[in-house]
Amino acid sequence: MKVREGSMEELAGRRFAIAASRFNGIVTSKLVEGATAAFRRRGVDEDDIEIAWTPGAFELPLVAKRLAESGQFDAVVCLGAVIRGETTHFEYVAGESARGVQRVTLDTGVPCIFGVLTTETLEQALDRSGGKHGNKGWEAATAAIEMASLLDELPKKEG
Ligand code: INI
Repeated sequence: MKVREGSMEELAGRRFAIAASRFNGIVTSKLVEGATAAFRRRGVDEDDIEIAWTPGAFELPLVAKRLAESGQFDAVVCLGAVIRGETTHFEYVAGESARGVQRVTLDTGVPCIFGVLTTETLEQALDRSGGKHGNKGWEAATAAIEMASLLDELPKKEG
């Protein structure tokens, strides 16, 4: 039996992009800190990380698409915070953001990681962006590293 899995090692030369939403910036700035800290901890060079800021989580898929299609990045980390308490169109923003990011992943073949918090309250979002429940940005960057490596291990498309 052959088992294929991503490695968290050998990151030299890997390049990562972060698409981050400015909406709820008190939360998303912490997610970005978590993501960049995780990349740094794993040995990714500062020059090999790029960040693009969007107005909101709804805009993340388009920016992720452009970054993915550039061919310059092994993975794109999408970071945002959609908080129900602050919007009646929570479902639309959160749902379309998730759907769009997944679509970009499948359309481009570049892993786009969904690091968007969807919470009821600001407190819950803060708990997950460096508070008592960890940092989703860190987790998203870790997933990006693993997926970039795993894709190299998988069979290539035929033809
Ligand atoms: N965008 C977010 O990232 N989080 C939110 O909680 C949010 N709320 O509350 O509305 C939000 N809205 C903006 C949205 O992402 C778009 O930027 C906007 O609709 C323009 O397309």
